[in-house]
Amino acid sequence: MKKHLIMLLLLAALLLLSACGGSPSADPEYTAPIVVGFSQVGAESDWRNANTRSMQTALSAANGFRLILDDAQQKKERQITALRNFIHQGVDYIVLAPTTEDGWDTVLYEARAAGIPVIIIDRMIYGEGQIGLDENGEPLFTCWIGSDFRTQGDKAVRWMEDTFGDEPLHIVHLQGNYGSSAQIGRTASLDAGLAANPHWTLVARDSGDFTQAKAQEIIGTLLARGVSFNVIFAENDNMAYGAIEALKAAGLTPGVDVHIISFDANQRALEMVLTGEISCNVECNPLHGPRVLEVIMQLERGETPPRYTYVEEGVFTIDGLTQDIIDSRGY
Ligand code: GYE
Repeated sequence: MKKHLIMLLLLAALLLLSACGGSPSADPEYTAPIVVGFSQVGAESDWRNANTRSMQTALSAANGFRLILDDAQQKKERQITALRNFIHQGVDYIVLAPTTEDGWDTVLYEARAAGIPVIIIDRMIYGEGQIGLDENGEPLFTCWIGSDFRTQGDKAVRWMEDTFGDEPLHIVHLQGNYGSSAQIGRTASLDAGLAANPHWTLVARDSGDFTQAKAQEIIGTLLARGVSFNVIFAENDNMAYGAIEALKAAGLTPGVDVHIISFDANQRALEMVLTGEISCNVECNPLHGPRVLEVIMQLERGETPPRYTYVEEGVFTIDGLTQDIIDSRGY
């Protein structure tokens, strides 16, 4: 027994010595990587994949990072578990791309108690203009970087008003996953458009969860039931792709029989704007990696990054769009 204990102690001492000897910290050139835990919504769309790639490229080993990526498959519970794991591992920073706006307080308290800054990207938490504050009025997250989804939706509605004037519109609304800022903002805009334009009718509204497959199913089912409509307001490009497939399968021509309005402006969707299949595509920029990198660098220097950073975004229609413009975009 005693012999075993001595052996174990010797082994432990040896391991410790070799760990020290071989440790990178012995190398004066070496600085430990900054460890970032990134809880990503999922891989539901081209936007999301471009966003993940952007984060991986910016927070790369070459840039001095160790990025721990967790794909939550669009489940908030999985994100909360991921955040707890990051806290447990003692990461230096947490980046959260939240599925929905609500339900983050407890885990944010836990991150703060552990002294880990939390950077929120893409969708908001707490809703438009509301900051989650603790009982002392202190914010529960460090900063947020993303899009103004209500403004995006308003741009789409303005385009519809300008383009169709008094023409009666029969609209099918494909929504993103309920409770996400992208869904809430874009839906609020269409609701305002419906209220302001009595000649617009909402024919059907359903959530396609931002996915091509669900959207294709929704539009296919409506067409099979003989429902007629002339506009699809798709809250992202992938749902527009699904809608286009379903329209084509039913012998309809997107852009002629049915106009499609979409969000994100991925390269694949912009190609469809060029061919006339998508009529209006509102930009939603996913390239947050360099923005997060900048914020982390500011925090490392002891500076205070802005609480909210909104990304500038445009609108694409066939007017003025060229292949060169599409090719030069980063996603
Ligand atoms: O529009 C959609 C994605 O939150 C901005 O989520 C994001 C949205 C984006 O899946 O394609």
